[in-house]
Amino acid sequence: MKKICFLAVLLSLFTALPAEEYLLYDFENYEIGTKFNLKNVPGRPVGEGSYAVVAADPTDSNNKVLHVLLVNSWDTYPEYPLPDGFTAADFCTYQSVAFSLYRPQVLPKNNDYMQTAVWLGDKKVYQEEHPNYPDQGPRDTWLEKRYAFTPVETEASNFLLGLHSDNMEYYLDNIRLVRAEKGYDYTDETQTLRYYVEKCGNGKHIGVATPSSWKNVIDLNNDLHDMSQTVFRNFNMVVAEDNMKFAYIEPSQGNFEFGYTDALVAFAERHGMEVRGHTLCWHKQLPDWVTTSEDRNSHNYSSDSLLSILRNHITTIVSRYKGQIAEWDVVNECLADDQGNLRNPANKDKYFLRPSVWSKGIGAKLEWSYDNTGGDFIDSAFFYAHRADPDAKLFLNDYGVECGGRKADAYYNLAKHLIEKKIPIHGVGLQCHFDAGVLDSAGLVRQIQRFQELGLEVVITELDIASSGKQADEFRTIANIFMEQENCSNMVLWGVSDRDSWRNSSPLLFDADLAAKPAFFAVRDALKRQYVLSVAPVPNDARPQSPYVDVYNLAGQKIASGMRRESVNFLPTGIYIVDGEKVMVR
Ligand code: 9MR
Repeated sequence: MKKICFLAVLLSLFTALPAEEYLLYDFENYEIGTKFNLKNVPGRPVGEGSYAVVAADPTDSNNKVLHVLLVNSWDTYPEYPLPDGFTAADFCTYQSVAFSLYRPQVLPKNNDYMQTAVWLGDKKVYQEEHPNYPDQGPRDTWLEKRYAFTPVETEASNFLLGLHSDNMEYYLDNIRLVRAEKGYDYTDETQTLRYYVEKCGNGKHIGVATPSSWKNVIDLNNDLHDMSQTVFRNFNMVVAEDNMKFAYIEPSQGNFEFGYTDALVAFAERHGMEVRGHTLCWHKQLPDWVTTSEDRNSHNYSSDSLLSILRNHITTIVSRYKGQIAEWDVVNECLADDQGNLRNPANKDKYFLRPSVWSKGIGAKLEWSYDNTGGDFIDSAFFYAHRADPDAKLFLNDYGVECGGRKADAYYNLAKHLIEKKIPIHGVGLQCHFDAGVLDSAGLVRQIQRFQELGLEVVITELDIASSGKQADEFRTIANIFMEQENCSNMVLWGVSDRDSWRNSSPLLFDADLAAKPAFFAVRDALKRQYVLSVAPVPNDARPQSPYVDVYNLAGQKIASGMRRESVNFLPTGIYIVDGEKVMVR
């Protein structure tokens, strides 16, 4: 018995579970007076008189801390070696840096610039990005700080951590890494995805498909539910992954099941989100009473009967949610995968529809063939939806049309054809279910811009990317394209957690425990980047300029003196007088 206990203790020593916290520096093993290097990130000289030195805690002489004094040292931070055997990759398995901060009451000039930053070697993993510098809280007292950082790939053997400032005095202690349960704290809005999209003020939405009811993983009526919180805190648009499809919403003729959609719409309203409707007319997930075959009109309905089924279906649903569902995938995946010889000049404006109950069953000219460029079910579906809610935006949606190729051309031809026929279409969806390594970003941009020339919006409607070493980068690339392309109005992830995805390639932003994956941080970085870029730069003046300026508001009141010139960009939105000239901060 004793032996077993001893073995268990021994085992637990060697197979210790990853610590929740990893202490990097508490300075207790250092002599008072030990100097730490100060590093200027752009490599400028560190101002004379600056130091970082181990000292006694100003509030407790038994405790050792790091005392930092900066003189004319913008961009300068203390530098700390990583502990022996602890790599930058180990560092990145944690999600947050935490430390204790103390700022004394008596301050040198400009001591108000206090933007915390963390670097691993020469890669920035965290910097407070507020339009104005954040209030760090009271002075003359120790405060606990904790920041979620973005993992990077680097072989650095040191890290920098400190407060971005020109002249500043502060004390640091207990620098540690924390493995947050989810990798980020969704109760802090600045760590979420939607925060940065909304801050950009460009009306774009980042969305997500909510899991189908039978997966039993989301309770749309419970805002405390972890999955619900992950959704409404990170996203400002939702779409039902399955429950609004024909088979589930009208399982028998004329009998509608609105429970899930009602809950989704209420959920979205409670949290200031928009809803995409998916989907009104598709060849899949149809109830048996419509057809038992995906590519045939198995009940041999007349075209009039099918049109009436479609009309009743679309009119009932779209009218019920008039004003509540912002946009609809009206016709889904209507193109054939094989677009035949579209490059033949005779076919250059054509598109070929796939066989379905709709394309085969509606309208005499719609007997499917490669020559058929018509599609009365498409026109009709758009008209029914438009009549039911003239303010809703109406979309085609398809896959395999994202980055060029025959089907992408066919998609363009179809959209153009609908516009020429004055069908009420507002945009096209690019589904973006990508395998690893297939993303052609230039092709995606070209396709988005081609639709802009037609006056159409583009929504990335069903984004997921099979996992690989490049998954995070591929997500970052797409998120950048989404933010940069003016007509790319929304970007929707096809699911929340890898566990519930329709694919088994871990293609989403959150793992099975709803913890954020590197892909999440990559997307968040891209959104944040746009937000930072959207803050207008101060116009460049040819005259030699002092790095410090006084800033006045339009009423002539001085609101800051001796502020770093570049810091003006981070003032709240408005017009200021700097050097006697008006400067707009957006
Ligand atoms: O994610 C959906 C999955 O739960 C369904 O079983 C499947 C049925 O075909 O549909 C999935 O969603 C599809 C979407 O509605 C349209 N584009 C392709 C999506 C992935 O198959």
